[in-house]
Amino acid sequence: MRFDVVSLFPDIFEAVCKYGVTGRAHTQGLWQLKVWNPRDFTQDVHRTVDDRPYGGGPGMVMMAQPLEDAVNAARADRTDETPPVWLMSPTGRCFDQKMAQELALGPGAILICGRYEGVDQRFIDRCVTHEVSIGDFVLSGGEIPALAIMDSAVRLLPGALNDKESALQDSFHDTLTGLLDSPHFTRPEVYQGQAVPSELLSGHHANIALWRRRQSLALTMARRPDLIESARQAGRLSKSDEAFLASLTKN
Ligand code: 4HQ
Repeated sequence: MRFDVVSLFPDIFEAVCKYGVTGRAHTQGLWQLKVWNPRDFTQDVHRTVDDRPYGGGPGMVMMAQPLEDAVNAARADRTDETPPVWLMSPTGRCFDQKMAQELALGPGAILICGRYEGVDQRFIDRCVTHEVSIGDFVLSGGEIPALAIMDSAVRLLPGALNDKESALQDSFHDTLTGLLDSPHFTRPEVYQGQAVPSELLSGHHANIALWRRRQSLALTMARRPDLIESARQAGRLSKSDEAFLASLTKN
């Protein structure tokens, strides 16, 4: 898998190539990253990448030409003819785990990171295939969304996770997909007077699995009832799950 990122701040992307799961996967050659700085594609002596918005208003807008030339350089450098071009934008489709899974199955993408108030619409119309948001909040640039998207896809590549980390991906955990995870505990058994839940100390694996499932269901119902409804519609809740959820409301 290969990502090409278009950004005015290339150094930010050292993070995902050097550290943690994505850093190790990069060293293993499971994925590659190239960053293209639109400033390197400017045509004036001042290397201008932004200008004032037509119609007036605050802030600056990224010019179409340096962005388009950067995308074309990335395209020419890739072997695949038509990689998807994703613009990081709060007006885009909200990125989710399903999109991460689909991205991880494909050749990668060209990710466009805007700064300032945004990018010239004519660049979007000419070059961008998808607009993607990581949530309903305003960032100062698309770099953090691009890092989040690459992290979520790379960790799904075969071989990216070590044996311990892989436990989180196995079919056992597929029963959890779409629900919030249950709480985790490690040593000591008592911390600041707070004991680890006794169910987790029993060594009875079926009881532990049932306790965790119920914790997940209760937490998801309390914090994200929308995810309970999605799981129900997708047929991911058993009769036993439904009985437990029904018991929550009756107390
Ligand atoms: N941006 N998810 C980049 C975002 C954003 C988001 C605002 C995109 C600023 C320049 N991008 N512009 N949320 O807040 O993707």
